[in-house]
Amino acid sequence: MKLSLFPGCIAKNMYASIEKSTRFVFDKLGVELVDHRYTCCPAPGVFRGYDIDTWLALGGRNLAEAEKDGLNVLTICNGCYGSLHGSNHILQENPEKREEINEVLEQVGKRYNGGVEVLHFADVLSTMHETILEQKELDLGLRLAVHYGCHYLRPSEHHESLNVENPHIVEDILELVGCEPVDFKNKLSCCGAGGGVWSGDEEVALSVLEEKLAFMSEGNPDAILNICPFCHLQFDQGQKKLQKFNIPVLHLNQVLGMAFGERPKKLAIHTHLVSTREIEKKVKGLKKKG
Ligand code: 9S8
Ligand code: 9S8
Ligand code: COM
Repeated sequence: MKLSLFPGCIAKNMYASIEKSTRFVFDKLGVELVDHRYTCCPAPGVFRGYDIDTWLALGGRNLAEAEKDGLNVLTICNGCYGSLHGSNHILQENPEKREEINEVLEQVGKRYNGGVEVLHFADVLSTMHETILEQKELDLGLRLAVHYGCHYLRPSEHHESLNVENPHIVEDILELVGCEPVDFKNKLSCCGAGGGVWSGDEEVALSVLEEKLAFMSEGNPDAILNICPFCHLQFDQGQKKLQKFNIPVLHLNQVLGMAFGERPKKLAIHTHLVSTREIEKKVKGLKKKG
């Protein structure tokens, strides 16, 4: 399988550890990731909220990049998935709108014909259980508080096969590598960052986060597990801003990277703000298979 990697702004500019682990994991799984000259997706909670046509033009611009090479797009962020999957849906279903947007794209020498599919990496991983088991070198034994995030779960028609009221696709993947999901109250609520709140009203963003962290910490998890770099940023930076809690934060690809035998330092998880030292120690003490 060959896919175009859409890294998104946050993994690219702030959490290189997420991009690094993504490349490592997908290489192990036999998926070739191709790079394109992408811009911001653009962030759904910001651009779509202000002007749909601008949002569509920027999304279409990115989709055109992958379409040139006949590749589908792999997103590693809920926001990027929500934005590109959503704009793709409109551009594919509505040829008139597509032509209107293509008139704008023409000015930068681009055109989108509606030929690309946008995938969320968790959905791709969920079709690869066997390969994940084959590549697993370690049962990590970590207790993880799973945060799904809004743009993965909503709108629900984005995933026909997903039970959005009670999803377990991420938990199923974690169990393959010996991790235990920790349950907590209001599990499917927002992390507090999305929809422009993180940059628009920090006080609100942090109070939503604080409640979420309080529920999570009741189960005493080893780490918070996310599938979205923006949620990741909120949990990691937010704990420092709140000067409260101290729960390491991991993206799903980082957990898989460690389970596939890569050293945590190589995946650069130590560059997170909340110390991952306890995780690194735990993983170091585990025995590889074979
Ligand atoms: S790109 Fe620009 S800001 Fe971000 S990381 Fe995910 S959402 Fe798409
Ligand atoms: S939750 Fe609500 S809007 Fe979102 S997906 Fe990522 S950031 Fe956190
Ligand atoms: C959240 C992205 S992942 S946005 O802030 O809602 O655009």
